[in-house]
Amino acid sequence: MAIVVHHLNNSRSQRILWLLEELGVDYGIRRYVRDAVTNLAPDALKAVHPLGKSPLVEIDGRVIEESGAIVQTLCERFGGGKWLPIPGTDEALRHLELMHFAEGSAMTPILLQLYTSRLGEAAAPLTPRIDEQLAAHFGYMEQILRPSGHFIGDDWTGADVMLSFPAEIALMQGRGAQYPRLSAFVASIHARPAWQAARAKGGDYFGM
Ligand SMILES: N[C@@H](CCC(=O)N[C@@H](CS)C(=O)NCC(=O)O)C(=O)O
Repeated sequence: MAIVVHHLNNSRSQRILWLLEELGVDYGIRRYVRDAVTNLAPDALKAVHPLGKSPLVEIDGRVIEESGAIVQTLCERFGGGKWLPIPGTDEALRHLELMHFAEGSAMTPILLQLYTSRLGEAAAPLTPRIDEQLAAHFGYMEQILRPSGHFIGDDWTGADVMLSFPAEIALMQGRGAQYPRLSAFVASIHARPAWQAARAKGGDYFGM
């Protein structure tokens, strides 16, 4: 089986490398570097998928798009019964909710802030609502993070992988002291040998 990760520096794709290292799966990396001026992905990624965004993972030539679908697929195929709750349980439903929450909800105010920050004064009418939604989503993540240090149960799941990216962004925004559980969650990920191996292979990752 041949697995190739189409990996963009400083991106969500880093969590896919982390998961593959955790799963002990052989994979190759095809690297793409953001434009120094626009910060956008290079056009070469559009040869793999029309949107030209990362991550994309190819398994035996089938290109899988969307982080959530990639994480779910990798956990199902290579998790050996770990990394996902038992199907049909309430934990499995909770896991499904959080897998979608990560990209479908948590990333929305983060991206709105990223884009409106380029508008200068023109962003002023939007800023209070975006700030309130950032606090609501990070606060929710802080609240639901379990005493085990995981979002589901007592062990690592795909939902932890998905939520690692917005949690890291909360810390990059200087909110670590405000969200101590998210801080500890990110620290526990970054201490893992698999994360460090992925980090070494992935190239730039926001100076982490
Ligand atoms: N929901 C998608 C989002 C993909 C996405 O927006 N990726 C960003 C990297 S964090 C990207 O490729 N941006 C470069 C660009 O838009 O040019 C996923 O999770 O896979």
